[in-house]
Amino acid sequence: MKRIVVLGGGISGYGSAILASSEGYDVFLSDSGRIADKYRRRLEEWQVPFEEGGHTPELILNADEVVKSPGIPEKAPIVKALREKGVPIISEIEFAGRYTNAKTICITGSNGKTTTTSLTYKILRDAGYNVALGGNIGESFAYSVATGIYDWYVLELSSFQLDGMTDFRADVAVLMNITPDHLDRYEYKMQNYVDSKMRIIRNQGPADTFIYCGDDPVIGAELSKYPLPMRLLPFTARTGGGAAHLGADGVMRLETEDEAMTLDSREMKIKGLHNCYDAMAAMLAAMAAGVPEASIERSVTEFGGVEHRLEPAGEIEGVEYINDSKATNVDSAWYALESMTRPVVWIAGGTDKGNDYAPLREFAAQKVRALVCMGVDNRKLVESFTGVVPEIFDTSSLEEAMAAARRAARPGDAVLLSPACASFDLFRNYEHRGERFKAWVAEHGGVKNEKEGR
Ligand code: UMA
Repeated sequence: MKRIVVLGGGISGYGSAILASSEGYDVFLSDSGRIADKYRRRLEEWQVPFEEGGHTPELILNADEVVKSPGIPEKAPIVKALREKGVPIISEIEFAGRYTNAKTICITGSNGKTTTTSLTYKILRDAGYNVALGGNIGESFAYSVATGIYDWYVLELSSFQLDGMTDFRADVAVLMNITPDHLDRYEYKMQNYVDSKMRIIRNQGPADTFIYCGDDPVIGAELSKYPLPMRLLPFTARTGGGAAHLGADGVMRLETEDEAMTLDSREMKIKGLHNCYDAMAAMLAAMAAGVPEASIERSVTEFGGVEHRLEPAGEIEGVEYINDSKATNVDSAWYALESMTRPVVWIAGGTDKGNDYAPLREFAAQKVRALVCMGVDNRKLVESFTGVVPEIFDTSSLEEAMAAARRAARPGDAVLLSPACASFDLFRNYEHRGERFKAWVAEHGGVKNEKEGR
């Protein structure tokens, strides 16, 4: 019997192990740390043997194939040992894709993935499709394949998940943009990260669709390197043309060979250029899946956005607090600042991933009244914005940062948490950071306002 070893016992790993077990393989799961109780219980229920607290080479190197969790880097000693021995290492997406005939809409990009994935899923679900959401969001793809039967999957894929993909093919691939992120995992070489993102179109043929941002210069430069047998549906705002285009009048015009529609972006609850890109990508994906125009329009105008992404957290003394904790890189913070129409007290900082803050300076000079740096080491941020924003505060906890922001803000301002950095110095993850921000606003009398007043 084929032996499958799963590395990592987080959400990806336990899903893969359960799928391998349900497909009748000899499965073993190994985690270098502690497996969370909820996952351990599931493994026990499915009688999957596992170890935690270390990777035992004798139990792993005898695998026929290894499914590696996306967070485990290539430089991990056990991964190196497997590579040396020539044991095939695949991703959870590659593995799960073998056991479903469902159609897949796969969404990647440095930014906008979660909003686009959530919106695409909503459009298909509202239209009555038998669809599951997965990948980097919600349950893992592997777990859904093991436990349900669906006609469609809408999957958010990170570069880490794309790395271990060889034969998997997306029926509809969506690439939002490529801007520097996770360079620490790609030998600090942008091209390695770009190559990883471009794997989204791997194996696509004439029956498939590729939706991408036609304004993105990095994607534009990459396209000439690939044969492109699939249907191409670019979306644009800054350049002309495309299968979807946001005009200067704020209207999005979409056209494929089967369908055409228009939607005024002012009718959407979600605001700003980045949200128009996300909406156009989701609408094109839904059109490719055959969802009728009227249904798409209804779902898009109803959609209220995702948690931790420009999420209104409440108003205190005339100041609007906005939780954009999901902005873990510079480009994401750029879009947040771009969408601000009020003077901003900007809370930024955290674990720097080799950031260059220069692209943020122009908006910072125009819109930011005060910058509150929140992190263990704020030197780079302080240096980058000294002389650009009138006031800078150096803080090292959420409480300190919020107190400084409150003092700096005046009625009519927005306090924006849009860190441009990962969260691992002071918080468990970006969700934890966003929850703490929202809890502080609620504890200080924050009143939720349906109307977004940015
Ligand atoms: N581990 C080992 N050996 C190692 C290192 C880690 O066994 O050498 C173990 C850890 O002890 C831990 C497990 O591996 O128990 C964690 O694996 P993981 O980091 O892959 O995390 P999962 O919980 O399995 O979640 C992963 C994705 N995480 C990452 O890519 C870091 C989730 O994306 C994804 O939702 C999930 O698989 C399901 O597919 C999260 C994420 O932060 C949301 N993604 C990054 C992002 O969005 O920027 C890429």
